Amino acid sequence: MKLLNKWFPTVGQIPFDPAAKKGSLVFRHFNPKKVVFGTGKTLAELCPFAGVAWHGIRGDGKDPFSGTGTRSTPWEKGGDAITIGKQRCDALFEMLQKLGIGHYSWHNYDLAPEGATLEESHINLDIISDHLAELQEATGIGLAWGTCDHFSHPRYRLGVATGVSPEVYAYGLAEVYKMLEITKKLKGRNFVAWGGREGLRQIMSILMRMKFVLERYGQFGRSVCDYADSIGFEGNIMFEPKKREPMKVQYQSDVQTTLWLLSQAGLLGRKNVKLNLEENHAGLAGLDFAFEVMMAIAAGKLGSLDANEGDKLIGWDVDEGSHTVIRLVPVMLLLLEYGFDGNLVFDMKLRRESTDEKDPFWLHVTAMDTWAIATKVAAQIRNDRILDRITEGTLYAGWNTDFGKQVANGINSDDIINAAHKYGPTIQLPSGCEECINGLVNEYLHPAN
Ligand code: XUL
Ligand code: CO
Repeated sequence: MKLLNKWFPTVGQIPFDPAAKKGSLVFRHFNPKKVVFGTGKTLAELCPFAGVAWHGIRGDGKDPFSGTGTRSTPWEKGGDAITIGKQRCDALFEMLQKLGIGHYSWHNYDLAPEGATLEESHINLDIISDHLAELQEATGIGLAWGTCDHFSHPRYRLGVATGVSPEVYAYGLAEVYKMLEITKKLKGRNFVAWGGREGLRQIMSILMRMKFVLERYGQFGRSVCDYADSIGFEGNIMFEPKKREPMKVQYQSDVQTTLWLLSQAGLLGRKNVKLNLEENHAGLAGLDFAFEVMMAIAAGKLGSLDANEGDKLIGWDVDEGSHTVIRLVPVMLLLLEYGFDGNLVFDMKLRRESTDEKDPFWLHVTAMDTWAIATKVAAQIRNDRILDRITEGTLYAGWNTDFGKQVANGINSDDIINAAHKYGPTIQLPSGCEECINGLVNEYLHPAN
């Protein structure tokens, strides 16, 4: 395997070294080879991490209040647009290799320069994807998913599928077709359709057109899926909910809204139509990440996860690195219980304040350790079946009685009415155990010495 070492000369391969002195840039929890108790799987298998081109390499420290970046990105200099595109790829793969991350994700123009014509853009994508294929071959790092940037260019300011212009609709869809081909060529596992600016603007400009607009949403989605089928792309097409930003309300607001949109579009029944969920997006919708993951699993539609976290004190999509274990424990419990075939894609960026060459490594190491701790804690909780004992043994025990089984199996209205008379208005209930569950989770997070 070729070891890359050009763009981050001050950082070496990050070791797993829990005994290293405090403050060292090492993994203390993410030991990829460790078999997690009770699961029969390694941490690397349970945490299929992926890094991203846009924040990871193109992110330069801008936030919504700044025009100029703060981070040094030397790969953005020293040649023509194609040379710079290749340098971006090299820097991305070097960073991932040094972190031991096995996959990556990208938008078409994160790495390839956009051309003056569609044809030129396609040629650039061909050249850059050839280079990516070589890097994949040399390092063993694979593509988690590809997608299109349908939010940066001014032509997309009024939306694409749900926008005002059939020309923009066609241009955007042609870009998706090309990026599907590129994703297939790079053996990408999946394809993402977030949608960028598909959402509510000035309500007066949209309200008389709402039905038409949502029909275009469905038509566009069907065309994407049909094209994927026609070229033999076998991965999932994953729609990504996000309640707001950049639009006031994005049509794909949260899991349940997106499922409804997909069902209206006739897409819900397609096996390879799935959802890509993101921690920060759940927060923008006022929801827990675990709730979103749970609803997607319940619908059989969990595809993959974008790993990051939001900040309740900041109103926008901050895409911070994962660092709060307790937020991820219920998510990991769900993934362990129901299985997970996607990736944990680090859609997270450096803070504007962080300018050191080592900072992107701190960002990823912290996030990977956070997921690793959450995985070990969740596996322990699951292995002890402690939540089942509370939820099955106590909370939901009524459903194990003869009457409980009779109701759950379907009961006619006469029997319901008779039972209601029989049991009367004062019914014994168990405790909801809320505080007990909080304490219990703390026991697992911080075992007493
Ligand atoms: C936007 C977002 C995107 C998608 C891919 O908030 O999360 O990065 O994941 O376009
Ligand atoms: Co995302």
